[in-house]
Amino acid sequence: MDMEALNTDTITAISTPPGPGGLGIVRVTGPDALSVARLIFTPTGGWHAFPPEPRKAMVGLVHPPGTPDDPIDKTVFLYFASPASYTGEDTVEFTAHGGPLIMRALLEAAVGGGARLAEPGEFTRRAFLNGRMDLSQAEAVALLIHASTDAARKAMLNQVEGAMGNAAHSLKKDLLEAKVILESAIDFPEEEDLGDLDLEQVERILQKGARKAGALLATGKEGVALGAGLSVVIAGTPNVGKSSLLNALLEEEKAIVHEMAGTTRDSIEGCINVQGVPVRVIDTAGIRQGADEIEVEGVLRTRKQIDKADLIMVVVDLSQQLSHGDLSLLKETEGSASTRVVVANKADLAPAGIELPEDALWVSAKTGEGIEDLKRAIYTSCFEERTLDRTEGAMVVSVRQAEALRGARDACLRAHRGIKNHVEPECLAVDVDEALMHIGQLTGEVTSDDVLERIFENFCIGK
Ligand SMILES: Nc1nc2c(ncn2[C@@H]2O[C@H](COP(=O)(O)OP(=O)(O)OP(=O)(O)O)[C@@H](O)[C@H]2O)c(=O)[nH]1
Ligand SMILES: [Mg+2]
Repeated sequence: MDMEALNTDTITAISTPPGPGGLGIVRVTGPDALSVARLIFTPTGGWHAFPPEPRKAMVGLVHPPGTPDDPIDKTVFLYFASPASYTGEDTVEFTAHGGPLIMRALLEAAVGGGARLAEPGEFTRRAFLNGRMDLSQAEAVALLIHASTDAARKAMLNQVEGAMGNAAHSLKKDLLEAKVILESAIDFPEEEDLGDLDLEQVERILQKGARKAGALLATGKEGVALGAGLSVVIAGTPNVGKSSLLNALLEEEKAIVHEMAGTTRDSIEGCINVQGVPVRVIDTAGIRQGADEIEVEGVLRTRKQIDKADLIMVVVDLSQQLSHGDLSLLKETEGSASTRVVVANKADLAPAGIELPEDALWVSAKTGEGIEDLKRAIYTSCFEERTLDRTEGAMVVSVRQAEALRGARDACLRAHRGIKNHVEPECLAVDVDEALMHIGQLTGEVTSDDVLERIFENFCIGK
């Protein structure tokens, strides 16, 4: 086990969000959790037994260490004995009234009792280091907490429950079998007949491994988007109806709409749910030359948004001839259907017969015609495959996981090619080892402090 896991101190944090609430929770975890509790908590009627019975709620008063007659609040106390706790260490939880001053005083009492303030994600980091969950589960915990659609919540819960860990485990098991066969071929090269036969088995395992890793990898684009969301920028020349389109997508009069060209200067955004994927839609200033100073700044911002976006919606007004600006924006963004959707707006008006790309979508921001199709197009532009079954099964939810799986798949493919080319078993074994190493990275069996740092810094304090 990792040394860090063996030498932990005792940490504490408020685990509920800031601000007043019905209840608030302060957690303490680590080897001294119980001794902290003993100093700052007095059960009604006193401690009947110490250590107390795990998982049995007790009511009492919390107070600064040594001052039971100056209580902070009445609380419910829970004790989880190591290793059967979230972190794997002794853990106590105080559930009090959720007032910010109560929470702060309770936290200070825990610190006074010998605990140190936890860093972001430190509870989950300990859970990982103590073997209570693998790294794919730990990553999914943060994404579950921040899930902004039901689909994201369900998918992340599956990963927290270990779907990716299970998939990784079965990949590892297969590859270890291949490794054993290769090693026996290395150790007993004279048994050629047997060696030949078993190489077929190795070949099958590698093929299956590459296929499995590839299939998992294919879930990544959508899985990462479920957590991080997509950003879609609405761009176009002035007055084509960009702000109207934003409002139609959001079903809310968020941006000012006006017949005057150059209405929007700042970027205005809102979030929509596109088949479960959270999508940030950003309305921008119309792109044109020769505008006033403020508008020029707006156009600069539009350019920046376009550079950062996952998808650009190029909006044109189909009731007007295309301007020079329309044409150059269409040209500039053409190329990949995965990064651009052309929207021909004002379909409720008489069309001017302009020439548009074949895949242009006709909509009317005014009547709502075509808006649902546009939402579908956002989805299909970003994800070529049909909707994944997100309710079960493993899903890649971070770029880190995708990289690990890509590494594992490529190593399997390399070894598989090696067999075809009669490469020595020693060299095949090197590739199989590499595939295993990447799977170890996926679950965190192989990891570095840097990687852990990056994962856990995105957590909230208290988780
Ligand atoms: N008939 C019709 N009018 C529309 C439609 N969409 C927008 N308009 C009108 O077009 C004008 C400009 O709309 P906006 O949404 O402000 O256009 P914009 O592209 O945001 O304009 P800027 O912010 O100035 O770049 C307004 O008078 C809208 O009412 C539509 O689908 N049909
Ligand atoms: Mg506008």
